Amino acid sequence: MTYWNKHYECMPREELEKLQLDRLKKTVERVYYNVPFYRQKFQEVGLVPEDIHSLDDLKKLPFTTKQELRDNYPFGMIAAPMSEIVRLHASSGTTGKPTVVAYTRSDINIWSEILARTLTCGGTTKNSVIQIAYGYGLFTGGLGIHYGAERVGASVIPISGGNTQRQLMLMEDFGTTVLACTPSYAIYLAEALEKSGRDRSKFKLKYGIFGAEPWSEKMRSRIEKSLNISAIDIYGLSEVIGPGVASECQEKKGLHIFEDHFIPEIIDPETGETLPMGEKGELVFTTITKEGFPVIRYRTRDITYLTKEPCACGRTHIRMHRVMGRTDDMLVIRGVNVFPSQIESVLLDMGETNPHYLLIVDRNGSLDELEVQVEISEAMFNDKVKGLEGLEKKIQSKILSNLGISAKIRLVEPNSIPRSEGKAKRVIDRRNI
Ligand code: DLL
Repeated sequence: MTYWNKHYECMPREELEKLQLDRLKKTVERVYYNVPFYRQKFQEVGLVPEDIHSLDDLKKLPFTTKQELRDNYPFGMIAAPMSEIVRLHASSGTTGKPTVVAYTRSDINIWSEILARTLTCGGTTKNSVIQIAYGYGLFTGGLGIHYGAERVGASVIPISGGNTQRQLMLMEDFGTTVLACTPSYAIYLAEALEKSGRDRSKFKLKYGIFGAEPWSEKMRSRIEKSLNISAIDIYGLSEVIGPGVASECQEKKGLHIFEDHFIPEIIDPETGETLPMGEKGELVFTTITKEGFPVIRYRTRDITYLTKEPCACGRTHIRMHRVMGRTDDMLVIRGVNVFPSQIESVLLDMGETNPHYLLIVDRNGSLDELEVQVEISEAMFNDKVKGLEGLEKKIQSKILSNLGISAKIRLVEPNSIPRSEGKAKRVIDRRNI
């Protein structure tokens, strides 16, 4: 078993929890004295840093939301003097101003450390050649993983996203062994490789480090098969640090959260109540080592559950199940809760379509309508219309029986759904327009 930092990754839980409490106290103190927003919120509930005596006291602290980060745009949440800030990133909001996050030198150091752990989990070593096809820039994916890969000592190809033909050329010529990108871009690269007529045996690709968007087990099998690699799921968000918050190990049974830096909780998104271990709900994080942009009980809107069960890899850190959806991704269609990932699972389970789909929600009078556009394979496309009609009906009835919603299915030509070089867009909701 290979670890990057066995001392922390396999720390006995009792020792780990002592460390967490110590770090939590320091973080609460830091935000209380440096960020007026937090001080005011703590005062509203009559709380001072000295009130934190146990990890359970975390529950007394108020939540922080994305909206509050926006309200404090651009630098209102920064807990260090600007002279100490060495990097700024931002997540692009769908509307209006982005959310800004800031890092001190120590934060960059921690970030590199947890990404070194992540990459090691995924099979990267100093002998690897890693092609980083996550976007470089304000997005945390590219640069975050870059620093981790350099720390591991791998040879880094900082190619960023896009330019698919060039990606394939370098992958072959430079002997890339590890590919880091979004799962949807990995599928796109696999398709492009297939079409390019390049000799697959000349490629040295072995591992994939995929995340930044939801994907399913079925999608993993597709990618692993088509690229002939082992693919691991990595999770993170800019507000907490970026990639490197959690990573699967070779067991691929949930993502270890690097708990010596982040404390996870699961809450009921409606009531805010903390849920017991194993129950599904919204994931909340408190950072306990960050200086520039610490967050207290940040509501991620991601839905998952946690487990403390020991993992065969020997790491002691809590695991989260792969993200099952987002509270704000959940479509409520005629009263039925639908997550895009559930539809993806149905489609990929059947195995008769390409893994490219788009959900279009519209309102006809007062009635919500869901249309599922899904690409058929080249072979199917040349088939008789009758076969296609049968497939539409089959998908429709599978979605109805699995999700309880009747959807209109539209099979579309191969390559007609736009491919993404970063995060895929799976839903168009026309009801608000
Ligand atoms: O996506 C950071 C990242 C970069 C993670 C590269 C992994 C790899 P944001 O742009 O702030 O940061 O988006 C964060 O993306 O709240 C989840 O909803 C989603 N997300 C990230 N990783 C996964 C994953 C980066 N493995 C938001 N599975 C998060 C499902 C994920 N969703």
